[in-house]
Amino acid sequence: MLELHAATTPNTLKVLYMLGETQLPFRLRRVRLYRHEQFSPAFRALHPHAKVPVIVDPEGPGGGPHTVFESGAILLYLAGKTGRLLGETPAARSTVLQWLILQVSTLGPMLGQAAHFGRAAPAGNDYGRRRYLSEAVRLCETFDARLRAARFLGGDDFSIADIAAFPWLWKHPGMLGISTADYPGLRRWIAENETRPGFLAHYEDYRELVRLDRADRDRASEDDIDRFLGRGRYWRV
Ligand SMILES: N[C@@H](CCC(=O)N[C@@H](CS)C(=O)NCC(=O)O)C(=O)O
Repeated sequence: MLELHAATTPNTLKVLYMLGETQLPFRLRRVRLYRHEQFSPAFRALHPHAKVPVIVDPEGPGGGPHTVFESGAILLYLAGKTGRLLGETPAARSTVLQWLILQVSTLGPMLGQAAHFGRAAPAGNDYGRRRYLSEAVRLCETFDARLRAARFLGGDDFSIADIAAFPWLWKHPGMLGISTADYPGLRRWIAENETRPGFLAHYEDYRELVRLDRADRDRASEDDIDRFLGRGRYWRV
């Protein structure tokens, strides 16, 4: 059975969504980030950059175990394994990849940094806060325009581009204080995603992860939190 190494993050939620859509059986392995389990030698052997999510497929391409890190690479791997959600034609596939890559290269990192500067940075970081928030607003506008022009990011068909973008466009704009009221394309697409059986299939597993990770965070020391955020005595420069 596939193993998913997971923690509370939209990047893990993408993989749970994909596993729900493809109905692949899996076992969830929690990585306790506030306990720094991502830095253990066992986890580093799976992911050289020590981040979740990671999957291990016991029946990989050569018949033996195969490990995949980076959420975009995981979605592509599972799409390839099941022959689903990648686009039916070369043109559709190219469109899906463009939106997938915009998500992994830009949407996730910009919204992630906007959240970091909004919640974790000390006062006096207005430049960083406004920089990433402005990028987040611009991205919401771009994805909204696409979703007013097309039903799904890849065009007519639901794909891994939607799976990648949904966990970032679902709650994050609101958390950042960006109202989706002016984004009818986004709102329509969010309503469609949040009721898909494939999304709902493992959503309770994700809620349980959130509950457990919050309990870890509440018990974490200042130093644990600094280490998780890579700041304080963990600054590298
Ligand atoms: N580009 C990666 C991002 C993964 C990522 O940032 N994971 C975070 C979850 S919040 C993590 O593992 N953080 C722990 C750490 O940085 O030590 C992906 O899409 O999979």
